[in-house]
Amino acid sequence: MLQRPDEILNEASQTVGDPLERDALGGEAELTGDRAIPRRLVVVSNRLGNIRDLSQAGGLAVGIGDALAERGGLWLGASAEYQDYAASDEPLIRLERVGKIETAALTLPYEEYSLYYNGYANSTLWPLFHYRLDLVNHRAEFLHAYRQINARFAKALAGLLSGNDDLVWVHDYHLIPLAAQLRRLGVRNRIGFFLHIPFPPPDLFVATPDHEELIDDLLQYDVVGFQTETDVGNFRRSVQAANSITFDINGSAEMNGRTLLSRCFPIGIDVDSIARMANEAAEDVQIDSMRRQILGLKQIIGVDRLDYSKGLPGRMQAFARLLERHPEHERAATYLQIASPTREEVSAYADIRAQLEATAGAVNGRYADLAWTPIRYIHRAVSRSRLAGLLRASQVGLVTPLRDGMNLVAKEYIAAQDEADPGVLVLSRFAGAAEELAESLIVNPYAVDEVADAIAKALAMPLEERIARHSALLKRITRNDAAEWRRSFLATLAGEN
Ligand code: GDG
Repeated sequence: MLQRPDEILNEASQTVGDPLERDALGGEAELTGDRAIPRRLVVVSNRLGNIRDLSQAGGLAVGIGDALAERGGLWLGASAEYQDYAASDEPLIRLERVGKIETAALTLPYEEYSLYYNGYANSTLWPLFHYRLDLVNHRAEFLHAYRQINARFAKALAGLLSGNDDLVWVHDYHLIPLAAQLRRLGVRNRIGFFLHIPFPPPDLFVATPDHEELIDDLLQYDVVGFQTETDVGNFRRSVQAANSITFDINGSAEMNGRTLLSRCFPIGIDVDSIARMANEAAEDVQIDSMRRQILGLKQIIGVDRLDYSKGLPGRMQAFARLLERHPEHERAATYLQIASPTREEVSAYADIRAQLEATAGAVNGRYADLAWTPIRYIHRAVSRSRLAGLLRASQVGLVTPLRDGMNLVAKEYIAAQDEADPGVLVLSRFAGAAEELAESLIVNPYAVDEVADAIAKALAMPLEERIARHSALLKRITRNDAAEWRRSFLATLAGEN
């Protein structure tokens, strides 16, 4: 049943479905920290997580779900159901409550959603923000749909806010214009934006004809958060270039009587829950049978959505180069790549898939024999708990994106290791995570020989050095975990930092 916001507000206190236990989220909630922030939290993201089972969700859904589970609040996102209706009509929203979390699923017209999501978000902004001007597709109808969908989100949200005190936290590049659209509807609440992906340098950013509009949109937020200092710097330089607005040492800029704060809030993971899942996966029969199949071999693992930003073909070439330059690893090492399907309607994703399959086939064709498959390439999603087990069963974690906002897999690999016998992380300097994870082996993913040599170094690293590097990394990801990320962002948004 589809509902309109005015009907929903009357039902807001109803509880639908099972209460959401905190344990099911795997989160050690920081109740004391968050009690200091009393206002209702309203989260907006393109899609809603499955709040009935966040244990299988990726990092972002868990991070948001935990924030809402701790303090209660509303989460607005696009519904998985579509329906045609005019933008001037009242938004169609399905409201549901599980424990303290209320979700509002916004039904949108399919055609318009597709031009917004596959079009502007993933064929224009995603490649642009990942420095891939060669893949950017500019079409007037993409931008039009992007603005229309954001206007629909704004109208829906304006009807759901309970007052000026609600803290609104908007996620990611799909929703950049949301604050501007909300301001137009008279919303005066504190609104924060967090960009999960990189922000490009000004010289690349101006390549989009829409760059001034996008900056003006971002200036309508109270807090704009990024993954790294590099991204913050790129954003501030673009703002200065377009509007001559300058930021003080705290990242604040004054404009039209308002203050905009831009800062870096590196996203983290729930370390304990990954460690627990990795430990428990020892009982998993499939993991056990895989261990037996690769007995005596060292396993190198990659886990990524099949996205061109993740550097997968180059990574496979680096593995082949490892076998050329360090032949002692033939029949002694095996590379497992989980590449979960993603955005298959966008043509650049079909291209990267074909390229990857050709590369895996070529390497295996050259090196495989009856007893050894050098590359095992799995193009399907694996359950989260099994993934943790696979990370633990691997002596090298290979994370070599050409550009990545943060890369949570790098942190998950560290969390999943056995502290007494940990594996080694080989990490691209172009992942946001490289700013924090200096004790990993940092590589340039474009330099195939360098990556191959780093894998060789990781495979040969003595236990003492592995433990020293791992314990430093584990300490850092534990301190800067998912709870700290949301605590610091929300405290800043509430004006407490
Ligand atoms: C964006 C930014 C930023 C992957 N395959 C499977 C699976 N995964 C999980 C991983 C991890 C998550 O998905 C992927 O997160 P990443 O951070 O690696 O990358 P993006 O999806 O591109 O995320 C990125 C992130 O947002 C958060 O801000 O770090 O830079 O691009 O949690 O484990 N999970 C399961 N099966 C799979 O096959 N269950």
